[in-house]
Amino acid sequence: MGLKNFITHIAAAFCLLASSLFQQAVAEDGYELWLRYEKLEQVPKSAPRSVVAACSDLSPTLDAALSEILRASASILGTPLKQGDRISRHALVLTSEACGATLPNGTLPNADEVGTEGYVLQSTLINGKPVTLIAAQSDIGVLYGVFDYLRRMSSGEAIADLDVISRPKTQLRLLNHWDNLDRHVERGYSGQSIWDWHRLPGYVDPRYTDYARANASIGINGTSLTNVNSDATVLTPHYLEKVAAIADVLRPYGIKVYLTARFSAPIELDGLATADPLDPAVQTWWQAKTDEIYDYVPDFGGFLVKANSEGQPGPQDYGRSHAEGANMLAKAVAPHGGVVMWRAFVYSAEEPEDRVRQAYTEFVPLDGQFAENVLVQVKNGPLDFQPREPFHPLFGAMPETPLMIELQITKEYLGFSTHLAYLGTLWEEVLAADTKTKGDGTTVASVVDGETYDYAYTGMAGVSNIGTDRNWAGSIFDQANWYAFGRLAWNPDASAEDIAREWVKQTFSRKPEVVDEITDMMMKSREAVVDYMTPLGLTHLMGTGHHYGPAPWVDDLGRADWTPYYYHKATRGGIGFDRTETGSDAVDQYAGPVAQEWASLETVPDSLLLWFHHVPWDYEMQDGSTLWQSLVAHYARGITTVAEMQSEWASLKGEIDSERFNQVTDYLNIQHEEAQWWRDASIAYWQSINQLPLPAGEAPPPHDLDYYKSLSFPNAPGQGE
Ligand code: GCW
Repeated sequence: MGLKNFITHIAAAFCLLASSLFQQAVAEDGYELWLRYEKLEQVPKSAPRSVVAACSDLSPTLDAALSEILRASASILGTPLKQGDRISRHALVLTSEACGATLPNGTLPNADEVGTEGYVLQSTLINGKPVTLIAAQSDIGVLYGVFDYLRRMSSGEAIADLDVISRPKTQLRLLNHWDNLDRHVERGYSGQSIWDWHRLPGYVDPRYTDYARANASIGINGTSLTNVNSDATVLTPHYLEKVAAIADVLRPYGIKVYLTARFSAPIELDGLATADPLDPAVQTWWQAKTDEIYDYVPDFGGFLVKANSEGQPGPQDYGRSHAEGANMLAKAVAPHGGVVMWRAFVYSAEEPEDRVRQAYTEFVPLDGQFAENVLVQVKNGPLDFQPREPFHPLFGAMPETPLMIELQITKEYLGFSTHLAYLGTLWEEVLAADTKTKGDGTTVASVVDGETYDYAYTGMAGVSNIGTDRNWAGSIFDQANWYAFGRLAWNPDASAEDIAREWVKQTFSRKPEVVDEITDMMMKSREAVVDYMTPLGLTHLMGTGHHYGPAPWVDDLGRADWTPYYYHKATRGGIGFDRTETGSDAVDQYAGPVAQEWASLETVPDSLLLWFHHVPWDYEMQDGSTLWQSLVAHYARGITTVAEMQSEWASLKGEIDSERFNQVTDYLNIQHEEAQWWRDASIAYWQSINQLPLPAGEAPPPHDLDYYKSLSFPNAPGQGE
């Protein structure tokens, strides 16, 4: 080899090395989410060769679909598909009714099959040529179909002989950002708000397009930009211009923008004397404000409202009901096709009754009184996004009022961003729960998707975990929760395990043994958190305000129902909240057979025992152990599961790029330490109350109770006001 050749070789090798190092450094920081489009080891024979839009008109949505295909194919197949203008053999053919399909009659799916957002994926012949058809009524249907197709391709699934029809089971599939205008995210553990209000609209962060792509890829079609603890300022022209700039980016991806409406806005922004919803001046103010919003954002989705809850203003300040408040706003958005999402997360400042009873007490009498375009948004459980709660008794109890379910993607109560807790299983448990309000099989999912009561509107909302962290969600595994939310909103009957598997294949690896291992970790992760934080139906034992770490001893806050003590009621004699007839009787808010099952000590599952019952420490559990033994064993089981997850993850070394591998390893270490902390602090406290020795073989907490009580975290992230 001559010197020149040698130098060229060295230079080429160096470039290769540099580029692979660069790729490692840049490509695997989690930014690409599940849209990594990892190259296939072998390009299948059935892989498409070209893509063509059989349309007379190309909308921005179809442009987005085409560019996603080009980007993905370049990555998955190694070369981008050719973009053709004629249908050739092995083409991917995109088309819709809306784009003026230029295909033979009868090729398009009809509206009965796919509705306004569904699609078909079909291996078929057009003009005698074998093609794959991605077709819908609407262009957004095509985009969803494209993402489905790409998901299959990048998961290494067969893409020959496709015959798929898919349509969403719920209409409104929204993220709810709890983002303040100063970019602080309430209960956010992944950096600041991605909404860069100060630099908008002059600077529109390209990240918003990736946000839109990610959301569209899982079927999310709406986003409420601002915190439900809301600031009226977002409704001023200065901010509406910024909102419009965001809406412009999201529109091609089928995502509508919603805002939170502060009920006292007429007073705060324009000095009205009142915000009474029955006052004509207030009604006129909201109508004008709404019209103004629609001038900026013609397809504005509507308002999300937290009223008369935790200090927020609302109609009850004027002696009016939630329905009267919601209906005033509903009337203002109705001419524009907007909706109002009115939250049922209310509990009184006077604590008149068991907090978990209050939403039901307040809302059930209002059934039938809400305007047609109001949905009442109900958290999955009656308390507050705890690691485990029974389903909310409102599901099934309001046949005349569309009820949306609100899930919390951000892990306020499940370990922030460092604990691995896959929430697919938590949500599946709730959605599959049988309310029995209209006979057996009236699942929460069937209420939410409108099947049971034929609701005019249906929807699911997820409190976002997105922030400015490069990996969006605070951790790689928290991306799975965003993903699972979207997939479940599309199909509330989907299996959490299937969703985990498809996420793993796109995010980490297609190798079956790797997929099995990671899926296994995910599937047991949430129960581990329940075990080491709040087993056996215990709840809300976390640190005051920031909700970080254990603090079951707190019993002296401004109001009783904010204290852990209120929820566990532990004394020398026993532990648990009696919600049967002899106590608050919250169990009675459930349909007969469910109430009976949970009210009886014979039939209540261990997992909800202390949610519904106060029992002595030596109460005999189903497995013959005492309650105290069982409680301590649950803590141990939670820690053991985390240790298992650690070794499963360690066994994947070499299968996962080092950047993501190391971060997950570190986070699992944190989780293990904190699981131990939860166990030790909880046991130290319970023992101070029950004076019982630890069951044989159980190690005593390494510190005394005072030590655990002394820990303080004034700067824990994500705090509220
Ligand atoms: O879970 C609680 C949170 C509050 C939140 C509230 C709500 C936005 O601790 O931070 O406020 O629920 O859902 O309104």
